[in-house]
Amino acid sequence: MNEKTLFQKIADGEIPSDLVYEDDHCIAFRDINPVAPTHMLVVPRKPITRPDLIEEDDETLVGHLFTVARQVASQEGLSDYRLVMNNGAEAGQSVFHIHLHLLGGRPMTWPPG
Ligand code: DGP
Repeated sequence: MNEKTLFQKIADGEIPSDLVYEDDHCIAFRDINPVAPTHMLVVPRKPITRPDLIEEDDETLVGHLFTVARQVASQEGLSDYRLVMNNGAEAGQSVFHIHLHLLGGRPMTWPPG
């Protein structure tokens, strides 16, 4: 059996987190290293390694992450925010279990660094 990812361990409560949302399909919690006043990660329970390995069968699940991000943003009182999913190390991915970053609470610049 493959070893659990860091985010599976968080989803299973084996590593503590500041959880703000959970359901049967995903969890949302505060990033340990926030880069904005609000920085949450929305993570499917299914350990998809990176965005380019998302399959057709995952489309509903991945769409659900956006719905949850909207709910969490609303809970935080955010109307404007940024959603980011990094694909691969060069793009900034460091945890190889897909996750949507929800960033808000300050003005955002474009392009990102
Ligand atoms: P990325 O670099 O896109 O793969 O984002 C991974 C994020 O995960 C990064 O912003 C820091 C966060 N992170 C890493 N380890 C932990 C942890 O143990 N707990 C929490 N809450 N966040 C973590």
